[in-house]
Amino acid sequence: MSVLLPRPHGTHELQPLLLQVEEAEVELQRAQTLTKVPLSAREFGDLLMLGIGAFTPLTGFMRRDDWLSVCDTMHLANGLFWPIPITLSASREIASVLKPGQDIALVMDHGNDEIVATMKIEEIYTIDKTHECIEVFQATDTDHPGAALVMQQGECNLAGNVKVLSLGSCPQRFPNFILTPMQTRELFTVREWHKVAAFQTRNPMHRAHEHLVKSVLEWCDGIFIHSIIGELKQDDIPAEKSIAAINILIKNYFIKDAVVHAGYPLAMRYAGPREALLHAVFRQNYGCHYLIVGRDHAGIKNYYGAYDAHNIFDQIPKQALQIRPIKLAQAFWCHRCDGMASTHTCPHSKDQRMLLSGTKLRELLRKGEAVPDHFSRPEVLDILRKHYQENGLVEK
Ligand code: ADX
Repeated sequence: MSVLLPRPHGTHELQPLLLQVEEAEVELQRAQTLTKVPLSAREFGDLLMLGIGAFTPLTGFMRRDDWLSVCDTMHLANGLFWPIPITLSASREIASVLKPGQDIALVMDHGNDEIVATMKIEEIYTIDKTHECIEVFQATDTDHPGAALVMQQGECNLAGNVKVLSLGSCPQRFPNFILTPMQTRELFTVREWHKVAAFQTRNPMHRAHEHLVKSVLEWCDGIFIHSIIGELKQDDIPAEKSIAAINILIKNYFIKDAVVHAGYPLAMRYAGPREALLHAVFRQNYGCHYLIVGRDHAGIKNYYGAYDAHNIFDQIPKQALQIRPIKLAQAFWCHRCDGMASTHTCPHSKDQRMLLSGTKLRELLRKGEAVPDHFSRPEVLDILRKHYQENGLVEK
């Protein structure tokens, strides 16, 4: 039976915007004379997603009508489902010397001024930032890292189609780890995975994460563990460490051929339910039939209800996506069950359950204190402890 993967979002063909090497060299020459516009880490992450085809069928940064329609209705102006604005901002100062029709070079803000893309400006516009934050994050305070980025970005947005010239330092930082949707589709097909589920993560995987993935592996052919490698909030575990921890977990506790582990270059927005939908859109592009959505998916602090990211999938039109969510309840170790369980399966009281938040775990690591048994595999904790020690993060 041939493998049938969901089609790319809103189209039949993936649309990667990264130019082939020779074409990119010619474009890079031309770009040297263009006005340079810096990209924030979030914008750079979005550009790379456009480059590798993960944001198919977008062709660049959004115009105002798309921005507003996405904020208000989670659809582009042309009616295609899209849950989070993908926009490029610029200060008034920079925008004042630009005009529609002009070609610009996009450079990395924090990097070495490397030109990573060119863009033909289609529109320069301003937005109501508060409106975007309320619609997307349900928050406008700068304690919310995603809302803070919007509130602090430049006053103008620049829209237009992009040509991506390079993935910056990502291929060096994460050699052979960023797979494109074309590559994963090929992999899933070669492995004859008729049912593939994606597992989103920004963390090293602990026992709860492992439990979710293995529960799904009971009836799926394969799992695509997809680690974010773009910018995270400062106190998150760095992507390199999470990836190392996941790799050792896979090596010691998974059937190797049932898992593909790769990275994607997006910056985390912490937009909870809306981000879960974006996660679904691009995992569909990667060829996945399902996306695992657990407790407080892509959430932060108490901004979202534990299952808001489950419920939002019931609030969008049925035909909006081909990929389907696998909604899983809170998982934990239960002393009475003597194993991993969830609120769906465990009848015991809370005092039997070992619940540990990421924040609490980081606190224990910082203080050099013991992490309760069964929270995490020892190999994973070894990597995290070493990271805290080597980077002077353990309080004396
Ligand atoms: S996230 O920001 O990428 O969502 P994390 O890497 O912790 O954070 O979560 C990855 C996935 O596991 C998400 O779908 C999340 O909802 C789920 N998850 C994390 N911890 C638990 C848990 N204890 N119980 C159920 N689901 C969980």
